[in-house]
This record gives sequence, structure tokens and C-alpha cells, in this order.
Amino acid sequence: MARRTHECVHEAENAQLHYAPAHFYETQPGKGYIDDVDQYSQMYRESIDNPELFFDKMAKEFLHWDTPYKAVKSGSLADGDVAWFLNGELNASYNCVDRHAFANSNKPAIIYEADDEVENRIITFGQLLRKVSKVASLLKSWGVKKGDVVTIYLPMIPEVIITMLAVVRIGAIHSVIFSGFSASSLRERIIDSKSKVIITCDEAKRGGKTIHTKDIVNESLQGINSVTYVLVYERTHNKTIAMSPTRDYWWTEEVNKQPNYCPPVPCNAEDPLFLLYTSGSTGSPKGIVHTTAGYLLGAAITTRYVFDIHPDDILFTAGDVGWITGHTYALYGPLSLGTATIIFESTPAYPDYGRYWRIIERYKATHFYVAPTALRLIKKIGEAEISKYDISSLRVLGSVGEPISPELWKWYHEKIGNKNCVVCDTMWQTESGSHLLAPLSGVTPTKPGSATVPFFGIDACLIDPVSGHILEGNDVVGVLAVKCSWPSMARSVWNNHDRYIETYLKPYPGYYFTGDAAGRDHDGYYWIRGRVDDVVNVSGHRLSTTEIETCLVNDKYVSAAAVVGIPDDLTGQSVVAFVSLQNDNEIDGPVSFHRELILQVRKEIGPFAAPKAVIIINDLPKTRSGKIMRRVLRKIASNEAEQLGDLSTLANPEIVSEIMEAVKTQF
Ligand code: 6R9
Repeated sequence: MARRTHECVHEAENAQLHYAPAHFYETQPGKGYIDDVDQYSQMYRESIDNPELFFDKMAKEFLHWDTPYKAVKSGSLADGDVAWFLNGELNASYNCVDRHAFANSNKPAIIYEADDEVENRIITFGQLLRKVSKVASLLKSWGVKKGDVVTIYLPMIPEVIITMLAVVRIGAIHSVIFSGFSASSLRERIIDSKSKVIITCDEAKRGGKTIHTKDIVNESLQGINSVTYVLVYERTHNKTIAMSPTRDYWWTEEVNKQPNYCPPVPCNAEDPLFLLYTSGSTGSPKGIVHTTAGYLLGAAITTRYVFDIHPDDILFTAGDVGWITGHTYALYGPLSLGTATIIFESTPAYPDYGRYWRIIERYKATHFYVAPTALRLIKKIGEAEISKYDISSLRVLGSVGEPISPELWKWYHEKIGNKNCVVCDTMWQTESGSHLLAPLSGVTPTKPGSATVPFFGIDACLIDPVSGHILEGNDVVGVLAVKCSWPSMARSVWNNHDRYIETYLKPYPGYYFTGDAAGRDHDGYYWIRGRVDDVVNVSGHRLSTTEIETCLVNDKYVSAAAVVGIPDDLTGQSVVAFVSLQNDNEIDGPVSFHRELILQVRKEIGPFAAPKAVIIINDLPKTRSGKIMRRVLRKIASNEAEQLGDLSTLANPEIVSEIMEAVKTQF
């Protein structure tokens, strides 16, 4: 993988440089923040050569501080003790709400596009301040204090943003669990974070369907006595749901009686702001810890410079707030800048494929930020709807979560952008907090399929995975790493700092390891090639193969399981599970058994993790030391059996032809 290669040169040579179209500049509400690519280069150099000076200026310009910091940065990647803006104090909720409410209380903050359009609402900064204050006061009265973790299990409704801001207003830490997660995933995360308070709703609405959210919470809390309060927002007003008389409280009754103002608690710059669980290469999910000042600064500066956000722009981030994209670019980025954010509860297909475009037309959204998987779906099924709407308010089209192919990039540019917008492919991670690689809209020339160049402060490099040496120069492929800390990088894994060090800082000592492979072409542009660990990316959702395998082997008939990700036209990658059985005579019939296993994954982890296929084989391909050779399974399932590579370490080579047969009958 580390060799100098022509592969990425080819990609780059084929890639035509795209400059921002005239329409982008004509409709820009004011002067761009950065004049040209030379200014970017000069600022980038300063951010790397003198981060103290660069980020001192940024932190003063973008954040409101209650107490000035004493030093800009300290610690090192080698020691895993990175800290930014030492001894400074600030409050994230104040930065996202109060200061904008004081400046212009009638300005829209949250534009809520409900599952059913008749329920749409707009919340101004002034209203947001009151709503956040009330929930914060309630939490305070329940004894929630600085450093406590509050779990939030809510769909994409304004109350999820209100609750997150209320938690951080009193210095507590939120842990938002994506509302598509099952009861057992929720339970595991509640236990790991030691949350005593859960905030949820009676039921959720998505695509016209009702989801029994509170029932899921009830199931997840069975036998957990440490949870003392559950606050239930009345999304559907279904009063028949099961409520514990001593633990569960209705939102309207409790929140409405609270005072309209709750003072924000000054927090240390390095106090945790939130936890967000993400999948890694081992089974149990990790609670990624982000801190107050560095994270907020990263969110604010990337939103402004990458997206070229101006004060009256309207940002439509279509991702769920249960993932990092929603945290950073539906909440903290836009609101810290005082920019309106669209919170979308439904799906792109409900009630029809015109939904996204209707939203953009209705609110005159200037920025649209989405994962390629949604674009693939629209391209395949819903393309005819696009031209029915006036979406000419758009200036920037963002992409996130997985690689966007050059073809899809061009389709996005032409069909959605009408060749009038900048396409902005942003590569980053839960752990990075904000963009790592991304063009600055209107400044950096783009290439379809490349997330282009590093953001300020990101000293990106490629490392030879075999020697561990840095690959200098261009036209190289290796693993993507970062040489120095940046303000919004995750500081730890909740209650497990060793795991943080092991996962991110030990693989290449002195560097932050992203887990991705990438190429750098002759212009210094980066081309992401996907994960090098056991992480699969399905529809932009990050899944651990180990977690799915653990769930499959819980079945009494399964003796071993191996899960791989294979390319999928619609979802980017899809999950294929190979299982061997204890005793296959006992199962009812292969078809119902497959279904049972798929259901088990849906139930244990969530519907989005369900394998596309379950293939029963007699044995898994293993090395002599007993390691499963997933590469063999991946190649066969991807129809690339001619590229199986070196099989000399395989202990049971006879299994290969059997697996090929089993795969053939399945697909
Ligand atoms: C923001 C987010 C992170 C992983 C990351 C990489 C993949 C994200 C990408 C991309 C290619 C892009 N990824 N953006 N790959 N091009 N523009 O998605 O965070 O859920 O933690 O996933 O997603 O593999 O390492 P997260």
C-alpha cells in the first residue's frame, strides 16, 4: 500500500479542476472571508507553524470567554495529554444562544421541518434562550451538576437541540444516542456513561410511521436502578405509554413551570462538552469525549470557512443529530455563528422524493449538507422530482460520511446545483470533531472525488503502514494521520483513556491515526480510500464488524461468524455475514433461519446494521494461528474471487471453493 503509485496519479489526471461558478460569487451575501487560494495557503502555513498565534486569534474572534485562557495549547500526541486554551472559562450554550438572542432575539435559530409538514415550526434565538433555560433549570432542580452525563434519546425535533444546549448550560455532559439504536444498544451506552437522567419522547414519527420510543427506553432500563429521572417530551401526546410513577416525568408539566432564565455555568475550556459513542474495531462502542472550547472553536471556524457561511444563510444539514455530523453542523457550528439551522425529522422519500427540494425552496436554504447515500437513492429513484422546485437559493452543496464517486459528484453539481454551486466534499470523523480535509467554498479549486486539502491546523500526513515512516512528497498512498493536535480533536474515550491511546496514538507513535487509507496526488490533493480497520460504512453509518459478529454468535445455533463490508451501489457498503453452525440439523430451514439472524441484528444493534445477506458455511477461512481471514470472504462476496491474493497462511484452503459455491447460490 505504501509504494509510490500511479493509481492516484491516474485519478488526479482524470480529475478536472473545478472553480467556483460565477453564480456562487454573485449570490454571496458579502465579501468572502478569504480572498484566494494563496491566502488559504499562507493562513494554513501559519496555523501549522505557529498554532498558538493562529488559534489565539481565532478563539478571540469566534468565542465569548468568561475568563481568558492563560495558554493556547499544551501536551502532545506522544503523551496523549493534549489541552487547548488552558484555564479559560466559557459556556457553549451562552455561545450558541444568549449572545445571538441579545443581538437579535427575533432571528430564526431552529427551522423545524416535521415529519408531517403541518407541524413545522420556527424557533427564534430569543425563544430558544427561554426554552433552553427552562430545561436547564429543571435538570438543575433534579440535582444534575457539572460533570454529570445526561443521555438523550430523541428523534430530529427541536427538543433534541434544546436539551443538548440545556445540559451544557449547567456544565453537564450530553450523550446523544441515535434514535435508530435498539433497546440493548441504548442500555449498553447508558450503563457505560453512568447516566442517571434520560431525556426521550413518547413516540417518534418518521416517514409517516410511529416509533415507540418510550417503550424502547423502558426495555433498555429494565433492571437498571441507577437511572433516577426520565423526562418524556410529548411528541405524539400518547398518554397510554407506560410511565414509572417514581422515575418518569412529562415534559410539559415539568418544563413549563420553570423560570425563563437560567444563568449559564462557566466551564473550563477542557471540561467535557459531550460524549458520542462510535464503533471501532473491537466489539464495544467507545464514548468519544469532546471538550468545551476546542470542539466549539473547530465547529465554528469550519462552518464559517469551509461552507462560507454568512450571518443570514440557512444551513440544511440532512444528517441526524445522533451522529457527529448533526452535533457539529446541525447544532454547534451554525448556532455558534448565529446562523439558522434546519432540523429535518423525516426521510428524503416521504411523502415523496421531492421532500428535500421542497424544504430548500420553502426556506431558501443556502447550504445543503448530506451523505452520498441519500444522493444515490435520489439519483436512482427520485431524479424527476428535482426540476419541480426552485432550489436556486443554494450556493454550497456539502458531502460527508463516505467517499463520493466522481460520477455522483458531477451529478450533484449538475442536477442539484445546476452548475451554479460549489460542491464541498468534507472528510472528517467523530473523533476529529470538525472537518479534517475539505475545500474552502469559493476559495479552493475542487476535484470530483477528492476531499481536497487539510483545514487550518490539520498537519495531515500519509504513513507507510509497514515501515511506519512518513511518506514525503506527492503521488503517494498510505494511511492518513495527523502530526499535531488540533483544537477539536477528541481528548479521550469515556472512562478508558488507555483505549484512546491504544486506538489513535499508539499505532504510529507521535501521530493521530485516522483509521483510513488515502492517496495524495501530484497537486497535494487527498483521495480517501476507506477504512483499514474492521469498520464498515453503510449509508454513512459507521459500524463495527466485531459488534455485529458478537450479536450473531449469541444465537444458540451459530458457532462462529465473520462479517465483511462489500461495495453496494446504493448504500456505499453493505454488510454480509458468514456463519458456521453448531449443528445445522436443528435449524427450522435455512430461509427462516437467515431471517431470524437478520432480525437479531436489527433488534440488538438497530435496523441500519442488518446484514444484506447471511451465508451459512461449514467453516470460516482461518490462518494457522486461528485468525479469520476476512479478506478472503470480502473478495468472494464482492465477486472478486480472482483476486484472492496470497492464501499460503490459510489453514483450511479447501474451504475456499465451498464458500464460492455458497456465495453463488446466495447472490
Ligand atoms: C463525519 C463522519 C468517519 C469515517 C472516516 C471515513 C469516512 C467520512 C468522508 C469519509 C471519504 C469523506 N468518511 N467522510 N470517507 N470521504 N468525505 O462521517 O464521522 O461517522 O465517525 O465516520 O467515515 O472512513 O474515518 P464518522
